[in-house]
Amino acid sequence: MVARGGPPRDGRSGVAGARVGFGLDARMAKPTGRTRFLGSFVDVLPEPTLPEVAFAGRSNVGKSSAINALIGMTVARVAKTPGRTQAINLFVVDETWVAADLPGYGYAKVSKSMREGWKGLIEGYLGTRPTLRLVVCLVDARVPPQEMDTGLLYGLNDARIPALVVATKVDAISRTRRADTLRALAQAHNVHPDAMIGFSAHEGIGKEEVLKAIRSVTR
Ligand SMILES: Nc1nc2c(ncn2[C@@H]2O[C@H](COP(=O)(O)OP(=O)(O)O)[C@@H](O)[C@H]2O)c(=O)[nH]1
Ligand SMILES: [Mg+2]
Repeated sequence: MVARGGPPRDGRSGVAGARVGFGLDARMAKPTGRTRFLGSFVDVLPEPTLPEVAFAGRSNVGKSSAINALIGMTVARVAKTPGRTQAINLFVVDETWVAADLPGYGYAKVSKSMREGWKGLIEGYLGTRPTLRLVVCLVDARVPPQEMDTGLLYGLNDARIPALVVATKVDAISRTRRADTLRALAQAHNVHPDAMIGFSAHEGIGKEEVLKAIRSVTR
């Protein structure tokens, strides 16, 4: 359960661990145009300045792909192996807002201590980032409702952090089943059916709706 019990509220601006790299990660796509990679952080985050939107969800749900699709360029690394993003990657978009690619949770094939580390990192970030405006919670439309996703949504609700629920990879679901699938997910996660956005990074579905929500909190 990612955010159960509420994130720490001790006023720290950093999160546990040690920072890795600072825009020098060769595996990371080079920032171009209007979005720049701010860095990959597992410890102290850069000073909060611009409004921030975080992308959270289980490992492999399509967070990085969603960020790339929304930004319109490849900035976030799309993982071939799930469970690899163990840091918070920050991107400055149009010098207007910051996109935070949070580490994916729930990847089964890692040690308990690694899972605990990720939990601390995510909760530390969510609980202490003053510029955080919205958490885009991605859930996989192809799989049944996941308890960890419900847990995150409840935790965000408790902490009064606005959340937007986005169901990813809807292109992999037949058109006839999409509406029912989204409705079932909304019900399971206790969100209003109209608030559940169907999304596909591959086909650009739902992009405008998500961007509209982001714009409304970052301008
Ligand atoms: N069918 C489909 N697959 C997707 C979509 N978005 C991402 N994926 C795939 O899901 C896997 C994980 O994507 P990634 O963005 O790295 O997920 P992350 O771990 O949450 O950042 C990759 O193999 C992607 O190609 C989508 O819109 N449709
Ligand atoms: Mg990723």
